[in-house]
Amino acid sequence: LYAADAALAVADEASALPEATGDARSFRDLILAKLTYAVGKDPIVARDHDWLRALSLALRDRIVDRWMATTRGVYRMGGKRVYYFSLEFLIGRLLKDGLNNMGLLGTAREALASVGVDLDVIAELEADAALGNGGLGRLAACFMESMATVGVPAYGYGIRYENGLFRQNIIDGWQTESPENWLAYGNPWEFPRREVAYEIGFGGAVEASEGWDGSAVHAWKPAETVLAVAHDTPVVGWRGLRVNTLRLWSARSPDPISLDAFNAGDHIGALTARTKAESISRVLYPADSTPAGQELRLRQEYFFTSASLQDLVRRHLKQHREIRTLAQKAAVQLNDTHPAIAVAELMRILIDIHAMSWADAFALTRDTISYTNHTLLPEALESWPVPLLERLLPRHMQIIYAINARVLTEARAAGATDAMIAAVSIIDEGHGRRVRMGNLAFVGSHKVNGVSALHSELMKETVFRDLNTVFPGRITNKTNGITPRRWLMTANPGLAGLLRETIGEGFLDDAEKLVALEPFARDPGFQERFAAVKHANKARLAKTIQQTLGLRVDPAALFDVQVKRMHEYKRQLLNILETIALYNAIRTHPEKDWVPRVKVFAGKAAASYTSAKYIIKLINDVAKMVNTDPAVRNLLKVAFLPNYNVSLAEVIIPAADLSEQISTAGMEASGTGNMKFALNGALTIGTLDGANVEMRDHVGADNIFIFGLTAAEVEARRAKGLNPRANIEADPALAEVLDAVGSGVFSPADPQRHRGTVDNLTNSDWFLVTDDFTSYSAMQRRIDALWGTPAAWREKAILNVARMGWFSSDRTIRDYSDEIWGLPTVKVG
Ligand code: 73E
Repeated sequence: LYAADAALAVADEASALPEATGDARSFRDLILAKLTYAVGKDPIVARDHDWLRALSLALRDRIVDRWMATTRGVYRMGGKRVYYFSLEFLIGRLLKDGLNNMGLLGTAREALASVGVDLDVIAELEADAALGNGGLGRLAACFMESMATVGVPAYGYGIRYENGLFRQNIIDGWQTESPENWLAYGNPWEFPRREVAYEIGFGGAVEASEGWDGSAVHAWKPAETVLAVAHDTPVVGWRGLRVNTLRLWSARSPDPISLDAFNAGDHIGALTARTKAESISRVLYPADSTPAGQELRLRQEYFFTSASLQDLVRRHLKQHREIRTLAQKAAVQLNDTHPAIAVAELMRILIDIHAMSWADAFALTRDTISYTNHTLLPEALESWPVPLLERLLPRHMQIIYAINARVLTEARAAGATDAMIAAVSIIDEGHGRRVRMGNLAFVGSHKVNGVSALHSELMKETVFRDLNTVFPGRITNKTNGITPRRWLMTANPGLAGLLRETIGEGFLDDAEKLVALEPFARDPGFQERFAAVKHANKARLAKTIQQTLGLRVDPAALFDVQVKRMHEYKRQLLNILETIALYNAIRTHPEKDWVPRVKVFAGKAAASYTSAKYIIKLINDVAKMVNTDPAVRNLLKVAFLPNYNVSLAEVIIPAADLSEQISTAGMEASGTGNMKFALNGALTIGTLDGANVEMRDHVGADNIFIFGLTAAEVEARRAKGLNPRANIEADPALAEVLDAVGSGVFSPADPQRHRGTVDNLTNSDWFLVTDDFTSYSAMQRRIDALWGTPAAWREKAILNVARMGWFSSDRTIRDYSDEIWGLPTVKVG
């Protein structure tokens, strides 16, 4: 009653507000009840943040009903559950996606409008949960949503970092980092479970004794213990039909303050043990596609892996009573090697705690676990020094040695040579003794997958060549995907609405039904409407660019976008060098009919990655000169948007005309941004790398701009010896660009600034920027030509949308379910 009175009071205040109807009225009442009783605010004085919290809690109530129904249903069925172990979940904001999946977006909008609140305004205030670095973390988030959608009962397991990925500030063109406090206003989506807590041990020693049958029994006596406390977030699938759980662990000291020290008056000293324990979940390691290497990182890995295994074993025993059936009821997927210690930890649990024999334990472990590899860069493969593991996890080190001995014996029996034995061994004897986490994950898994067809093939030829010989058939491919709910419906409501009107609702439940759009690709009426949606999205991005950079860009120009983590292998440098070549050409030939372009960049560099930070600076230096040069006459603008994250991606991607996916072939395992852009009607300029190869197969070679060396050609050139000087000599435009950059044309106050970047290209060029420059440049001019024929451009863009359905993560998850997890999935809708 009170809440209803409040609604009237609000309506009185602004009598011009629209009246809510039906569902919207009851949802409005729920929001008002939350505002009053959970937030403790009178609607008259409520601020935007209060409305956001009230709306989130109202939505959460609706979600929780479905959550409990799902959880109860899964328990009753007694079937298998998937456990997705990931050190990263890059989930971003949850409000709009939750409303969309619950079918409440329109209802919520109307309910809020009736009390004078704009949904879009308050949605912008939600913190962006950046518990991940880039593609690997975002993939985990897309998978969670797709598992709920296709009916795979699943738990995501990870760490509840207090500070997610750093905030990137661009100051005078340089990146600086500051902490991102995503929990500052509280987190309405999570449920702390103080009662779900596990002890995680570190250090100490292993005590061996004789068991009843004379066999050795091992007991690990850790020197240190940290508590892992669960925090649960519901994950809503499409149409709200199923809701799974993301369970993130927070570290707590079992002894919050040392009472003795506290009573003795040492208040600060009393807190140090606590601080050390809790530092485990303090911050996300900010390196992407590179190993972090520090002891704290290993502690994080073991912390969440052990807590998750203890949790799922407890759940299994509670429900099924019998540990031997674990693999029939639980599938553990390792997202890269970050949780690879799971192989040894599960063995420890089975042998030391459940008294299982070695052979049974190993068979059960292998049947339960599978591993996804995300990168081949040899320097990026995790390995830990043996002495560190011995000190931190002594029992696990013993188990790893024992696994290794058996694997090597097996390999020897199968005829492995000495070189093969060295490659297959979990212990790398080459660089000080180190534990290769990839090999550990491989031998402890029944399936090992790569994330695109090309990447999976390269896995068999490179890092896992010998393991693939000893264990043939274990490597399989599961090409990545993206959830169309977030990346089409939520991020691009304009396009989703147009598609609904044109081909009906089928594609909402099954993205592959987007093919129904093909007959409209050349339809002038449809093309106009399609272009109007793109234009509106570009106008929105133009506004963001104006607001954040004070730069005006024309939405009619070609929006050419490269957004992703800053990495040398992703070759943002190739893009900016070609931008400079275009700038030079515009100045030399002002009379030509140049296509107006806006070059958009965004992406974070790991704080310690100096050369990547110089590339950010170069882009900003070029932007400064190009954007203010009257000779360019607005034909070229360069914008580097700071602090790229999921929320910014949701604004940028729907506004792109051209998507840059230009990594050195063989180096980008898959890419997933490539898929998001194409699904939103951007054309791709890209190398034959990662999933670009399969995108070409699906959209058709005429509808994607492929250039540059293939992975095989890259390998051959590297084997033969690179020759960047010859490449530079052969392309005068490139030579001119490098001269300008190297001599300080873009950094007059500090002419030597970019000398290192240029020298590196001239002398080594490991990423083959100079090899691919000429073909990249030529392809950009072909793109200009196509832009001049809007009907032809739009036809290709529409065909991209129509043919990208296969890249839905629903398809990916069905493939994992069928071929790795042994689980049924359901049709959606
Ligand atoms: O190609 C991407 C891929 O699309 C790959 O670079 C990325 O994973 C994506 C999803 O499969 C990736 N991230 C990491 N390795 N590969 C990584 C490694 C260490 C730390 C953090 C991330």
